[in-house]
Amino acid sequence: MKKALITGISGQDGSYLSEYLLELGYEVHGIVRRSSVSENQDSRLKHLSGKIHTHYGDMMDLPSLTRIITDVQPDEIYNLAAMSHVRVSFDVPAFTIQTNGIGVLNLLEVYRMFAPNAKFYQASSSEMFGNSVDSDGTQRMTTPMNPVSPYGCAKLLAYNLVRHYRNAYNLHACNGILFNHESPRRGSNFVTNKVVKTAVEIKKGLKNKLELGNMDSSRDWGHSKDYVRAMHMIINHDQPDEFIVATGQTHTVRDLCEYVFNKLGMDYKDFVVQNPIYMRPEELKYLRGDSSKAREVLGWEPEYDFESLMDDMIDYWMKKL
Ligand code: G4F
Repeated sequence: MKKALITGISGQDGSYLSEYLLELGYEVHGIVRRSSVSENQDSRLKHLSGKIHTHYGDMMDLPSLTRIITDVQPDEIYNLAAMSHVRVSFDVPAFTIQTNGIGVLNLLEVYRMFAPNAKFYQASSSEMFGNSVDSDGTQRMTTPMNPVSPYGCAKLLAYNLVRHYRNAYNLHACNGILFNHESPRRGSNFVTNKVVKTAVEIKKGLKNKLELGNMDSSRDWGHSKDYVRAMHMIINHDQPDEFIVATGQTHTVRDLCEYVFNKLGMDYKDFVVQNPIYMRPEELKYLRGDSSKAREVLGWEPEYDFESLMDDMIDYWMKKL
């Protein structure tokens, strides 16, 4: 039985990845941070209780990382732990660089010293590209990386550290450059789940407006379930490497509102107002990823497109609220 260790197991991707690896017969371990509201630690993992093993730890706490990696001796390490909200990274830039950058250095050092035969996956991000776009309106492996947020800067540091550790110490360490990926388990302060949840609340008479920031930015949105499958394919490819995971379709935040409100029989223009508190000091305006390498080399294909992703989220909130 293979053993996987997932940092950030309590997040959206951590919970889907756990389910996927359990189905494949893995023993699944995960690192969780202590939270003052204990429900926040495992709200996405309750249904997996008794099936996975969780350990208290923190990316900034070397003793905890050393203890867990030494005890578990994983075959595969998935580093999904991060301060994952781009706008919040402007408010807590040092914390973001510490956790998403130096934290990865900590984990790589412990990996190199205590489990060097394991395979390592780093959750890298399309936010690393910043506003670089090729002339055909796509980001690909050769597109320059010029991040425009503390989050993106930290992710780029971690991306380069993973490449460096692979080359310097001959480790099986790889990067998945994942474009935005969503699901009903997405935090409701990210734009997709915020729009869907609030639109359903408006439909049910629980709210009367939706406050948003920049509605002109474009994102390449896929489903988290498809993207955790890609993580497993990336880490298990013969050669440790870098892969972009994306749908290749892009939509603006306005398109998103239009689709979701229409689906619920409403016009978004009647309910959406802009509030400057949701604007960012510097905005990443446009993302559309070229994932042809992952499709050709790994055989990865997404099952969801933008519409079926949104429909899944709408169904969830219609039943839940
Ligand atoms: O949903 P978002 O907050 O996601 P963002 O910033 O693109 O980051 C996500 O994707 C990255 C991959 O590229 C990940 F690395 C990262 O961890 C995270 O998962 O915002 C999407 C867009 C932005 O342009 C934002 O300005 O939506 C715009 N937006 C407009 N109004 C809003 C809002 N975003 C949020 N969160 N809340 C709003 O009210």
